Amino acid sequence: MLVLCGFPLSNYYNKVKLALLEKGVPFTEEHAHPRDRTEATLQASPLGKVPFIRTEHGNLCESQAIVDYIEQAYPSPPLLPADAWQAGKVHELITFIELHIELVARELYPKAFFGGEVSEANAARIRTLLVKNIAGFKRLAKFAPFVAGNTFTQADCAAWVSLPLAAMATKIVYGEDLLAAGGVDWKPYAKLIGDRPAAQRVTADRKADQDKAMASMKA
Ligand SMILES: N[C@@H](CCC(=O)N[C@@H](CS)C(=O)NCC(=O)O)C(=O)O
Repeated sequence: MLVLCGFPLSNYYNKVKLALLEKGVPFTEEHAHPRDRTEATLQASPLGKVPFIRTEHGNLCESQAIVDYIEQAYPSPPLLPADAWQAGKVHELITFIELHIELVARELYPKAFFGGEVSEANAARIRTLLVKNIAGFKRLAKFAPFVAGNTFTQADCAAWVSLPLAAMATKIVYGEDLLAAGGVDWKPYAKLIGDRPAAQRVTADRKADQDKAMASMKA
């Protein structure tokens, strides 16, 4: 059976987990943390990043490569349109969400979530880039009601785990939610996806993991 490796606080782990649950693919979970740079982990994920999966064929890392593999290996129900053009549009959105928004906002996470610092110059540079990239994303995103249109796709797996995180990071660092300020009304969308049974399971597992981490810090 497919094994999903990583940890439930990771947005990229949860992107893959949501896709697996939505598709009803059987899987088990194995805890792996980027800090555990064992040879076995680096064999599976050469940069030590999570998630990665173990399959009967071998290991696979990078969340988009994983959800694309899952899509081909378990085609039903589809999370990608059969039409090549429409599928391209879904991938375009995923790239905007992950490369142009999440990866840029990620530079704020040390300050926003982990008690670290981001220099003023860096914060200003990141803000300029995010404002530009969010405006670009807004031109592509449909929210009708799903991010790529009227059906749930892989792009929702990416958007639901990453847009709230990016919005929260900007709110904490700049005192302003740059997604909302840019006209991306992500909160009702996050609720729409969050109400789906698969997303509820992802959220419950994330909260349980968070509570466990808090309890072990207090002990
Ligand atoms: N492009 C990767 C990004 C994965 C990623 O950045 N994962 C984070 C956890 S959310 C991680 O492993 N960070 C540790 C590191 O970068 O060393 C993917 O889509 O899987």
